[in-house]
This record gives sequence, structure tokens and C-alpha cells, in this order.
Amino acid sequence: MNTKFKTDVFEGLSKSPKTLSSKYFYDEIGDKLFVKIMSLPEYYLTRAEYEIFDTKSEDIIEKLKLNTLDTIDIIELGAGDGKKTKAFLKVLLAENYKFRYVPIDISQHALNALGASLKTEFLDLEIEIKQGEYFGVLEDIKTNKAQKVIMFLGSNLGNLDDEAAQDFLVKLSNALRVGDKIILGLDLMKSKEIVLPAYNDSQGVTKAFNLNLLHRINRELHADFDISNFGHAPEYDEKTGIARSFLVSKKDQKVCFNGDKACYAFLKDEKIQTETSRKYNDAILQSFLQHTNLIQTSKISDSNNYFNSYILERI
Ligand code: AVI
Repeated sequence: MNTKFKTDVFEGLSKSPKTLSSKYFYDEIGDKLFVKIMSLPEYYLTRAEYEIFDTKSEDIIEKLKLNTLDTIDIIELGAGDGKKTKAFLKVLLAENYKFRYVPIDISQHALNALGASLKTEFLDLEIEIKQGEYFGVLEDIKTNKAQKVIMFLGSNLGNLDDEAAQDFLVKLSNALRVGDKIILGLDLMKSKEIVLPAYNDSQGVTKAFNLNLLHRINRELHADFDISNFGHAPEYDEKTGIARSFLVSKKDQKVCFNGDKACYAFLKDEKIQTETSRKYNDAILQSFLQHTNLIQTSKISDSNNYFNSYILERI
């Protein structure tokens, strides 16, 4: 059951420098820690994007230039916590748009929770939850003639390496039809003084989030990581806009996987890269769109200019 997880972990720990994928952060404990992160004083991203949806949804809708005659499919990649989406859907309903809301997520549990809370708040909302991988589901609904608006929020694109982010945008572009739109939420490049604390909060929640990956490997892959022998170390390069999180070995040590006869040696101060959180600007997004049929038609910023909701169109 854990085969892919195990192969990825073994492969990552065999590399130099060592890596572990941030996609494995999100087990039940990781999900709860991420919910906590989103309301930390230092983690400005969620607040900034919520402010945009809370105060400027009318503006977003106007800029989307939606088809008002037919039903639109509002498709969200990732179930999210629903807060930003609710602010947006509320305005769409108030403005009498005909639409279906289609959240796609790998977790049926997250979808059920979102579906239930939306149904109690918005009695008239037409909602169709779709469990699965984003592109699998998008492929299934590609022939559907309704105009699509894809919501990909939270700067989730930033967790992909540059090459993977460009591939993702190509795939997304290919999954859409001419005239479809995307609302792409991206965190913007800014000073270290603002970015670094967001990944190194004073309560240590982000540290726990990063270290939980080792706990998870211990639990699910029967490894013997001594968590107290690892520290949390985020870095941010203002020039490239790339933030990375690392786990750092506090001493020379060896970690073994029970039953697999596999052991990995760590030197004192050796780092395992666990996450990339790229920050964007217009030029970077522009260059990433180069090999797609997507163009940026507008953008809406929060009052601090920390975060942008980019509007893209499939041409
Ligand atoms: C989900 N993602 C956009 C978050 C980010 O900011 O990269 C995940 C996260 N990692 C540490 N804190 C939050």
C-alpha cells in the first residue's frame, strides 16, 4: 500500500543532496498542522488571498468576462478550507450567474467536509464533488461544453519545482477549451524579512509540520528516525524568489528501515530538502506560460501587494 511512498523516500535519501517530497506532508496530522499554519500571524499568504476574495470578488468576476447565457463550471483544484471559495461563490450567486461548483480533490474526506459545509450555507448551490487526480478528472469532463473557470489557489503552484510548474501549466492548458478561464493564486516575491518568518513561525508549528514527515516515515515505513536529532531550517533567496525548507541533521547518525535492511547515513549539518515554495512576479509567470495556450488577462492584488489572483484565459 505504501509502495510509492517507500520508493520515493528511498530514492530521495539516496540522492546527494538528500530530498523528501513535500507532497507527503499531508497525512492526517500534517493536514491539521497546515490548518494551524494558515492562521498563524507570520503566514500572510492565506490572509492576503482571502482579503482579495472577500473585498474584490466583484472585480474578479467582472474581469473573468463570463458567459451569462449558459451554465458555467467553476472547478476548484484542491478542496481547500472553503473560506475563500465561499466568499467568491456568494458573489456569483448574488449576481445570479448560472453555475455548478466542482471541487476536485484526491481526498474524499476533504470533499465530503467541504460539500456538507457548502450545502448548509448555500441552499441553492449546485455542487458536484469529484474525487481523483486533477488531470484525470479534467480529462473526463473535457467534452462537457460548459465554459470552465479553474480555481487553483493558495500558491499551490509554488510547491512545484520550476520545470514541474511549467509542465503543470501545459497540461492544464491542454485540458481546457478556448475561452475557458483560470484564477491562479500566487504568492509574490518580496523581502526575506516577510517571507522567512512565514516558514519559521515563533510557535514552531511549521517546524512540527516539517518534522512530521519524519514521524510519518517512522510510522508508515517503520524507520527509526530520532526526531530530536533533526532541526528545521528554511531559506529564501530574494533574487530567485525561491523559498526552500530543509531538515538538518544535528549530528553524524544512521537511520534504518526495519525489515528492509536499508540504512542511510547522515553527517552533522547535512540537509534534506523537503519543500520548495516559489514566489512569483509577472515576468516569471509570463515565462512559465510560454509553452502553453494560456495568456494572462488581468490580476488582482491584496492591499499589501503580497499576493496576486491572476486571471488567465485559454486561447
Ligand atoms: C500549500 N503551500 C502553498 C504552502 C506553502 O506556503 O508553500 C505549504 C507550507 N509549507 C510550510 N508552510 C506552508
